Amino acid sequence: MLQKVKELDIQVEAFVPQSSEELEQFRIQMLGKKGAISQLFTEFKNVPVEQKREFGASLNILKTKAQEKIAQLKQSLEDKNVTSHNLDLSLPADPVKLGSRHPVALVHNEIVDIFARLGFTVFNGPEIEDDWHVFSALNFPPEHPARDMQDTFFVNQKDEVLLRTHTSSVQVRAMEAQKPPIRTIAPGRVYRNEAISARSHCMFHQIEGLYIDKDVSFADLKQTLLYFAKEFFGKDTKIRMRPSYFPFTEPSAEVDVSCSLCGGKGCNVCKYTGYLEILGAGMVDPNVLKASGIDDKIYTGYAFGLGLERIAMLKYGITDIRVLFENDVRFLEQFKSVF
Ligand code: 2NL
Repeated sequence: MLQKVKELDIQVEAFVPQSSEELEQFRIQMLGKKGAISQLFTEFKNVPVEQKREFGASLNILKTKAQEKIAQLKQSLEDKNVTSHNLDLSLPADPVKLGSRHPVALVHNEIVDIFARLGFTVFNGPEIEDDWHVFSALNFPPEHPARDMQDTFFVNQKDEVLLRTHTSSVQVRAMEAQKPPIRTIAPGRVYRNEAISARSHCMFHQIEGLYIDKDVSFADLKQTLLYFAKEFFGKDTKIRMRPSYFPFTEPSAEVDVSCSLCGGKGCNVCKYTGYLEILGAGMVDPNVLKASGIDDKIYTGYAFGLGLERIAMLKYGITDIRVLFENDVRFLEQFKSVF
């Protein structure tokens, strides 16, 4: 009899069901009314008195073991068989932990979106550039200070390989690659050999716009920038232009927008002037058109450029540019947006 208990114990131990039907059969075979284990309980009365103790104990252990094993197998088969009867499709999904976009990416996307509505398409170019695309084609004279080591990072000075200092180089490539009408925006990272402080960094982002066609005028530039300012800063925004100088535009202007914080009344953000300087712009210098193979007798164009970090800092009230490059998640996770 004890031998029989041992045999059944081995069977229980070794049993691996392929399906829940097979498991149920096994349960009936072992623990059913006429099952092998139950049978041994009926035979208990025939066991000699002196063996009753040992036999009873081992039989009870076998029964518990079989019950536990069967329950456990049943559970694991159910876990594997997630079917329509135990799956509630109306339950909300597990929450997905969303990331957030970088504030510079947010303003980048918003600005690209606004100019896309005016027919501008994004044009990309390399960050490692040559002298031609960064300086010469843009009407920088040979001795211009921007060409100096102190202002520009050179990868290889002998061969004039350098990191672009503005995305105008991309616009030069756009003009070389296309015939007018050309209407592109060039967003991207630029590099300047400057000391890092709360206000400036040696790496930052710009977006430039360029429109070249017959009869493009300064009035077109003004209206385009006014539309942009209203879309980005709000419909009551005003702009003003002040004369300025860039080697690649003539005439050139600095463009201010009325302060979005105080609405032009004066506050500490606009330093009580009512205006914020956000853009540089002008009519493309004929020398620049010629350098890129565009006939300056037929075509005119306007161009403008803005710094994304400055716009992001104004928009989000950031007072130190360096936090934009530290990638501290406690800072970054504050920016949730649809863009
Ligand atoms: C600024 C000023 C500016 C341009 C960029 C440009 C490009 C070509 C020809 C002429 Cl290919 N001009 N770009 C023009 C005026 C200003 O940027 O303050 N940027 C942050």
